Amino acid sequence: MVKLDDLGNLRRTHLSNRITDQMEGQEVVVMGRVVDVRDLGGIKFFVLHDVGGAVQVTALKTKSGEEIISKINSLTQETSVAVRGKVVKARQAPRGVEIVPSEIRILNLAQVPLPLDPMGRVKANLDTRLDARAIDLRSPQALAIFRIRNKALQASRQYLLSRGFVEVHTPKIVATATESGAALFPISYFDREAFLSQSPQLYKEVLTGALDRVFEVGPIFRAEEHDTPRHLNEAISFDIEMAYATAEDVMNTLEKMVWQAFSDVEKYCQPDLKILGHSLKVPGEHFPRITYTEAIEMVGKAGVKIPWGEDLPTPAVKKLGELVGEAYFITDWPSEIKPFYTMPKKDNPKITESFDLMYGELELASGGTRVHQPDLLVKQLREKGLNPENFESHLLSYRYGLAPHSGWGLGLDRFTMVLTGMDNVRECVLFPRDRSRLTP
Ligand code: AMO
Repeated sequence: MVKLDDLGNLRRTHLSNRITDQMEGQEVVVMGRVVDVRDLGGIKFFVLHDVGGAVQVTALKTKSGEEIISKINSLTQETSVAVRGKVVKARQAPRGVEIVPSEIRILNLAQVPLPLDPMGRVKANLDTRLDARAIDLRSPQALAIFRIRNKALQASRQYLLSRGFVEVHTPKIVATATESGAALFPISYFDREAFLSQSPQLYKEVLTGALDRVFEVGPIFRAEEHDTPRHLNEAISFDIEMAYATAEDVMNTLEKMVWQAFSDVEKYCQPDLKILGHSLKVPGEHFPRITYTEAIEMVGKAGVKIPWGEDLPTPAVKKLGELVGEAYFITDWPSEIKPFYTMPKKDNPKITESFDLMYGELELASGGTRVHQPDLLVKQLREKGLNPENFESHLLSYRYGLAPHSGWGLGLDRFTMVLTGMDNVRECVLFPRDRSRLTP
């Protein structure tokens, strides 16, 4: 049995991608996972992968001590190791440099066989990969996806913070539904029934009464029985809400924030985009806007007939994506298919001051002007078959002067799909929750 070593006082000095041939002769300490172990007669080498990339570690049987050779002999793929050694120029090695080890510590020896090959040389289907997700996430592709997601999140946060928004956290254990179309997950809350939150909707609205401009990045839970490449039962929603603003104002905020995220990913994530083989096209700064009625007419002319007032089914949004382009807004949705909190248009209450942000056929965000008048809100709750009594604690704020406000919710997982070119949202979530998946 291989004896495991301690980390002791050994610490990493460099990530693999920081080691260059200009460091020839320098002693470094690298730490990471073993990928390839090879024995070429007198030479033994392995490739060490860390979060920066990879570096080759090479030992000569004649020169390196016996302990080092026997340690390399025992390495399995994915074992984590610490290596102290000298940097040596090596034309045949990736990036023209390798490390000749003076010490190897085996920190955790990986069992064989692995449940899957995170390097993707042995192909596995998505389900197998998700079953062993912690190992799958070690792949260069997964690292690239989550670095891009992180960059988009950072750019979006910075954009809002620089415009006076305050980041908030609202409860995820709630008493009522807000998104009538989406089903609720009930949970037991001591001696009562409660639900997992579908959206921070009413909380973010009432918070505009205190903080003026708020945003939240948090989970939303939807008990929808969908089984599609774009639906999850737990998703991350990037929500904003803004006082003294209209749908038009927050559409501008959304468009600018999304554009900024695209631009930053394009500027800073080229190595990751290259790993994914995705050539990201940054949309123009102004996204086209079409009304729901125009959308129906456009797809109708192209042969997809939809009665006015119905939601746009997949064939319709597919067609629209082809006709209108990549990032675009569909505005002025029928009241019938928008939630109770959506403001009806003054001149035609059948239509709302609302919008969806689309990317091709994918809905990325939706939002609008909200109803801030308590009487109208109660009326709309009733019209949607909801009991205003259940919303009493929220209505309080509306009764005491809550100002006009607008906002939106952007699906971060779907946004990551677009930025990374993935065609399944599960690729963009660390541990996805869908109808059949509750672990890992
Ligand atoms: P909506 O229900 O449209 O609006 O959700 C907002 C955005 O969240 C993402 N999303 C999902 N992503 C993956 N799987 C799901 N099941 C899922 N459901 C939603 C989508 C969607 O566009 N309260 C409003 C927002 C607002 O008006 O501020 C709301 O929740 O990208």
